[in-house]
Amino acid sequence: MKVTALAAHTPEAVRAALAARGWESQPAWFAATGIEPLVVLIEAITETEREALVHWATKSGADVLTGDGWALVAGAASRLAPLARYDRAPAELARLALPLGQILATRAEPRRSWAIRGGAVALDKPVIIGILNVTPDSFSDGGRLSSVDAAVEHGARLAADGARLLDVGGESTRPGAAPVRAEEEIGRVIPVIEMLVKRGIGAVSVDTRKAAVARAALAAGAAVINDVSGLSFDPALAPLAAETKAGVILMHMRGTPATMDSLAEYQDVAAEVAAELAATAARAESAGIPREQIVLDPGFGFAKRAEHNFRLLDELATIVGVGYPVAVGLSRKRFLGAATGRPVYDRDRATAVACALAWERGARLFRVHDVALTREALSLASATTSST
Ligand code: PMM
Repeated sequence: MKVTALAAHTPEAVRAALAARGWESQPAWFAATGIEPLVVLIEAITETEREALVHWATKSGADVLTGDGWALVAGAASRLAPLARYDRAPAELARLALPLGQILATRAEPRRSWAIRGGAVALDKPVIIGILNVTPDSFSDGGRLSSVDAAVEHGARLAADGARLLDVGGESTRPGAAPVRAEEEIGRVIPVIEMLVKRGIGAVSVDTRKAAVARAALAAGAAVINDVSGLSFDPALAPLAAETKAGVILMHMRGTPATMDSLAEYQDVAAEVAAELAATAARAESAGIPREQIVLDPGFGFAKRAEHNFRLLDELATIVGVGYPVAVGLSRKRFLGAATGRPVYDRDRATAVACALAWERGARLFRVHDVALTREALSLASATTSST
């Protein structure tokens, strides 16, 4: 007899072990995700539901930890799967079937592509979004890219280094930053977007909270709207994205850049951010933006203190579990400095490492300043996962 403990932090080890023993790749992947351990936190439940869950868990061999109004249920995904079926689950647990079914479906079959205006972005390999800030006061590259030519040259460099999208922003969102009027933002970003598009340098996303800016950017050829307010700043943004078929990145924050630091209060940051992002995505869909166009972003550094950012990075799979592709903006952020002691201009190595960790936890899009370095880190990280 020979006994080996397999690495179960992703389904890869089980998939590979089955493939090595003759299984076809698809069934091996489904079996591997099926036996992968899953822990679900179920909140706002009634006493009847809680009792039914404890009873079901005892009978079916799943683990359960519960308290007033909540339960943590743990077991292999395949063991929890009956709870997602109306015909198999106890009648008292009918409310659980839909949300649990969605979680199981996304884990077994994550989305492989993101629909953006005029095309699609494949998500089976890391997608790098190059940052092109054209603001006089961006927190990390402030003011360097003040002329249109310099910005376009920099964009060309980022694209050559491997950026799939160039994210052009004309309003600083650092804590306490003063708002910029739409006309001024348009004056900053549109000439750059026009020239990038004219010269065929990559697909363009516009980093804006304002529908007027997004409309002008889309007219100039942008394909994506990156909204750090998660549709909460300008009610006209969602209908615009729906009408123009633009891809959207909806980021989590609380308040505005002027007020967000005082709103960084969480009991359980990943679960709370996941719930708030799920509500944002639901609002987007009810405004007519198809699911295929939506990417979510936990908003590192926005209404979060360093300890919140570390928890979120570790628990990124909770955000991925909401069921949409996940983008992360980790580049040069303050919490990386808190861990490494490095100043803002010397955080690209920490950024690259953080992106590799985020990939392993399920993030697929990475918004960064140093595309070449991040690409190297992500090439290595993604080489360890199959593309099944
Ligand atoms: N961070 C900044 C700006 N825009 N957009 C998304 N989607 N996610 C982010 O984390 C994010 C963003 C602030 O950083 P910068 O000033 O270096 O651009």
